Amino acid sequence: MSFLLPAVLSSGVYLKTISGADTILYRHPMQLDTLWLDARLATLAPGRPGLGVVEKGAIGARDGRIAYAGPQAELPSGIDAVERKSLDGRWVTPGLIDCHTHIVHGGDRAREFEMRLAGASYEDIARAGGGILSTVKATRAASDDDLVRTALARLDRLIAEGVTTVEVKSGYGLNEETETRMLRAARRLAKERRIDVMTSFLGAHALPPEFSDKDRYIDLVCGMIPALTREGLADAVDAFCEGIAFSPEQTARVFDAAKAAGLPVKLHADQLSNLHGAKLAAQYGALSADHLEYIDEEGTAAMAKTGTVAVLLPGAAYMLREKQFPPLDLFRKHRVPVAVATDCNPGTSPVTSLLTIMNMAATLFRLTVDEIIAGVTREAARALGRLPVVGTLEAGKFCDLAIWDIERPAELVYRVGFNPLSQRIWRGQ
Ligand code: DI6
Ligand code: FE
Repeated sequence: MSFLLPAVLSSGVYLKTISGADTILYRHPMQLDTLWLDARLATLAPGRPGLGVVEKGAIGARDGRIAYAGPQAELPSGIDAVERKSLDGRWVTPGLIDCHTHIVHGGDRAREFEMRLAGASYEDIARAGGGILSTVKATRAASDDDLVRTALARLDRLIAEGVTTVEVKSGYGLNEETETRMLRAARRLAKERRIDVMTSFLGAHALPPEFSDKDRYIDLVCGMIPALTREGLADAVDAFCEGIAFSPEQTARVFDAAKAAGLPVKLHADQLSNLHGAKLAAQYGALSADHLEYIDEEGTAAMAKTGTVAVLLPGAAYMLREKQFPPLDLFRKHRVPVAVATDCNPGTSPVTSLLTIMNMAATLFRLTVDEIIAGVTREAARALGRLPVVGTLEAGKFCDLAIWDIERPAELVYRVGFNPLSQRIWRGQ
């Protein structure tokens, strides 16, 4: 099967051809910008088994989009390209997608890491005013430029591994001014680098020090959503539903406000205990529920029903030495889509390598290689509501690619601390 994109072949001299029942207009000759040949494609295209592999593949880009992805032998005759490049059998995957990060933040938490090494728990430190709140202090004190500069240093590590879409959350400002500054900083990242940035407003991350009543703070969070939406700063709304954070009722109020603003929701759910956050997220048709170490079968079934993606974050489980892992058998049984992300944050997952996280997803959580590669491409796109435009190698989608110097896909998961990226393509270049 091959994929040819009629929509992009839409200017110049037209030649009318018949394809099945459809009449398609092709430009003649079919001039692409770039045609990569002699590639092994992991298309991740739906309806194909596993990774959707095409062994002797070709992929063509035009105007930043994929014009063709499929067997080289089935390239339409007459197709031409400004540039033709042989990939000598290298593997091509969709550009990687890190669908859960907190890369915009001030400061670090190395000192707390030492305290945890000496025996303090994450929750102990949070209750003593450290944890998220120490990052809130540092983030409020950071200038806009500092926020962008330090985030870029982290983003560049991800980009170096072939990441072409990244999600970035707020949640370390916890007041209108700094939450807004964080989201603006996230938007600036997309101007500074060739990457898509999807933002999530995470006002309901922790109770800020100047509040003693969580419900009063949730009033403020809900009140921030309309202005952030008007300014186009939030692509989604997230919350932290947990004993040390917000209750399901408080989370539901945030979700109601998101819904009223027309924004999709996602949730940090069932990470440290089971408050039935995943079920709540599913009730709101959430794009994703993330963490899920303590989810039960009822929550799993609810997610399956709404197609809510389970975003697994093994970096946090590793750093917290969590003993309970997300119930993969339940996700498989109920066919819940599974994504994998870094959760890059200064407290529980100070990890700027999606490849390392992919290894942890296998070694700690026991996902298969195919599940993991799908989890950082197609399923991560789904978790961001971006599957129509990225996440698979299919004609019509943005031409975001990662080209790898590997012999088999398992190498992306198996090595630790080794980056086999040969080339990263964003929007066809
Ligand atoms: N869950 C997490 O893993 C991060 N936030 C959250 O709600 C941790 C954030 C931090 O510790 O700074
Ligand atoms: Fe997180």
